[in-house]
Amino acid sequence: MNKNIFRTVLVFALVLMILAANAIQVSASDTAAPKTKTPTPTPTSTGPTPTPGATTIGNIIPMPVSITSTGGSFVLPSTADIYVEPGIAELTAIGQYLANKLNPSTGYGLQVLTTTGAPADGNIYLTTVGGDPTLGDEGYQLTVTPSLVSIVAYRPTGLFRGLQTIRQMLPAAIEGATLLPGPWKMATGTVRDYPRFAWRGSMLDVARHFFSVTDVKRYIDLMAYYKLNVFHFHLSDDQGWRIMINSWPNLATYGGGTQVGGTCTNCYYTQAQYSDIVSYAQSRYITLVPEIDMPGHTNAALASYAELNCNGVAPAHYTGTNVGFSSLCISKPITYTFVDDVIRELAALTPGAYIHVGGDEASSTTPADYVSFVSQVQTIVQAQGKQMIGWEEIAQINGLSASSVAQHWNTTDSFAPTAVQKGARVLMSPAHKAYLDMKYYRKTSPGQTWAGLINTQTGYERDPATIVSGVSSSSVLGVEAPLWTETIVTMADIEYMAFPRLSGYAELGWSPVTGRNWKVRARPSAEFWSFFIT
Ligand code: TNX
Repeated sequence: MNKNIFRTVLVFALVLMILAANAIQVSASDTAAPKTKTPTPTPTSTGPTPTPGATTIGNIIPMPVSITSTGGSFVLPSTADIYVEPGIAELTAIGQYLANKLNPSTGYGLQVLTTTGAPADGNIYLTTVGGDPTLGDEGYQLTVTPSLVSIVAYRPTGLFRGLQTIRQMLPAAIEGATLLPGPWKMATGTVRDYPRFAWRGSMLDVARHFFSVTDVKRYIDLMAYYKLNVFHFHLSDDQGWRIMINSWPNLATYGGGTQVGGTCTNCYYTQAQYSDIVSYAQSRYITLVPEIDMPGHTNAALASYAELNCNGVAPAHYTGTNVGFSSLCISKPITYTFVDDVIRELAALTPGAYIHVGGDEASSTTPADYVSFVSQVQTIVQAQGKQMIGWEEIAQINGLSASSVAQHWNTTDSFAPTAVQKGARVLMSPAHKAYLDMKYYRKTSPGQTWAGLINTQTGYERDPATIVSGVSSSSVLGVEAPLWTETIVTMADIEYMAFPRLSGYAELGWSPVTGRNWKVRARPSAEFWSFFIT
């Protein structure tokens, strides 16, 4: 080949590589350099060796439990519709969710129709009839033949998880908001799948910086795509109080007037907005867990009501980023009236089983006061019919209930074993592995470094079931990735810090340990390479 032509082709290929890397949302700086161009199937894949050029099922995050590729393909026809069982509104809503994802890019106008039994060829079928209970509430079996795509699940939740797999098996352009050319092709075969852990979450801190309802919903949508199922909503901290509590309105109207760096106008959610977010999450089979952080991290509340302070004097608003300086007044009865009112109003708006009460970094509260306070808070939470979850320090209380959950976050010493000794379970969020506000690399901006640098590989290479000695896998409820927002200001910041790391954490929560190999999972897919080869 002539040298100039060769060089032009090389430059062209490099440009295409950069574009493709962006398209799959993997930050270029974080992509593992491919050592070979031979795609390696996931170790759990079985079935006949596909003929060259034929498609195989792959590239699904989180990695499914088992994949059997049959080497053929299904092409979504323009006449396709989505069929569900008749008379079940929940299934129609799930079908409509999928239709809403597929219609903008295909332009096919897929409708949700009902059927008893499999529909005609060329359609998508979502059913709970014949669902396998051994796959659990979130499990599903997806079967793709050249003529039909069907998901069978024991529960509607499983259908919802399974349709994320359909989205990922279609070309990435299916997610486009405008009309795009097909063909909309899927590899044939079967995916049998269910999660490893019951709790697969992410936390968003809307107290340090406030985010709109629209931003929060987008974050929930991104979580849903990776089969995450718990949205932990950090609603209060020193810098702001973000939820209207009718019996203590100044919390929102005054305490919601600031964020890190300065003032913030009306930076709180009304109860109607909160409920809207709760049901948005619910429609994506995501449980919302609200957090009111106490007794520390409470400057916004203390500034809103003087009587919550031991000296009866309200402090000024706080817009810095220090931690550990504020505390509710442990000895005052009004403190418990306040906690009771807040938890009662929040519990009434929250269908999920858990209320998160914070409990971290209470360094300006004495150890004895801390234990006394959290014990009373546990009683208040349970009186509302809810279970308490708190950062791992809560494990120090004597009467920790077996129904309470301690969220492990410390990088070294941990209260997680203490919680387990008391019969409680643990949620795994070790800061040096799971914190989405830690920088990927030294030069990453925004982000923090106190728990270390966490590139995608570092965050991925861990087993939540064995990471803390003294905590066995049966005591691990699941995994969660917190996104603290001292340095995170925009939705673009959120997405940059969350992805691709959060997709890896979703895999830690969902996929079996076998096959969860970074070198294999981070390698570009066969589809990626076929982009250059064909
Ligand atoms: C520690 S981890 C905190 C948060 C900060 C975060 C910043 C934990 C329970 N508390 O208050 O926002 O570090 O990374």
